Amino acid sequence: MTFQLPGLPSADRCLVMGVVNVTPDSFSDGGQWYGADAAIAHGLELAAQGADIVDVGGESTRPGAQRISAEEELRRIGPVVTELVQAGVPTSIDTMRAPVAEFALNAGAHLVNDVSGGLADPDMPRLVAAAGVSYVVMHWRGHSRDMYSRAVYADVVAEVRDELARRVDAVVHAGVDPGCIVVDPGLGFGKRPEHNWPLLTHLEQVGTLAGGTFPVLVGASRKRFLGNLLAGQDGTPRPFADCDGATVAITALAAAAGAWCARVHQVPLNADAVRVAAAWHNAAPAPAATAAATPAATGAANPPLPVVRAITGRS
Ligand code: PMM
Repeated sequence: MTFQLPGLPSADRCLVMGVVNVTPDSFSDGGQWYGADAAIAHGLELAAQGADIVDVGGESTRPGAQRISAEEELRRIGPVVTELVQAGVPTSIDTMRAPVAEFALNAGAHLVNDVSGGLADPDMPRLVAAAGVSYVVMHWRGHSRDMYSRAVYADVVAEVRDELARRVDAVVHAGVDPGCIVVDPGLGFGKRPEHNWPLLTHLEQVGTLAGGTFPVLVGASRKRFLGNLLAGQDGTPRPFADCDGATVAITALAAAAGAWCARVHQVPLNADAVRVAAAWHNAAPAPAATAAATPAATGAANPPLPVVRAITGRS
């Protein structure tokens, strides 16, 4: 299924969102693009490398991070969002604060990426509704300073789906058009490595909530669970910047499983991966027994490919 969200590119493949963290302390690339000029140049570079959307954030959400003021967040993202929009780059603002999102929307941003799903700032859903823009509603249980204390699940897929469904209901109640909503399982946010993997292997279920079928965004890039997976023999986690190969593998598998967009720090190889996944998908024969099970009939975003079923064990 191809989703057409307001103001955003549409393609018959998974989209690639390139990340510009204008922060001194982000999880994976903190400090690299902290100054406005470096951040603008990096955003333009990501777009030139094939990012369909560039996501600009001014506040780190790494585990344990303390909040910064709204003024500081605005100071960081303001010139970057303004310049990228003026350069014609589809731009997303990664913020939990309505005043920051409002600035970005006035500057012409196309998407609000709210990792709190509207929980951190109750004004956010109304703002997004009034602007009529696309809105990422991520699964979130609380701020980063103590997020692991909330990482307790009996059935992570069921609980994330239930909690996401409640957030989708709430933002729709506040006036957001369901056709503008993207959902995100929030990998690493209040989740330990053992929680992230089942969410990745059940993306189709994450996007299929009581209110309908929603595009799914996956943010696995350089996250700690990949460093843990690739730890050395002495158990030392692989450094973030050396996890890009694992990120590309997740992008390919998530795209093949029907993800709408992959949020990544390194664009070129992920842009290749989504194209490989699309070609693979398009060439795969429809299984005879399920030929009649179209996305509309099944409620699935994109039916998972045979290879994904083989890898994940899902049918
Ligand atoms: N992860 C981070 C920041 N923003 N937004 C969405 N929608 N999904 C995510 O998983 C997500 C996000 C943290 O990653 P970074 O600080 O390393 O970029």
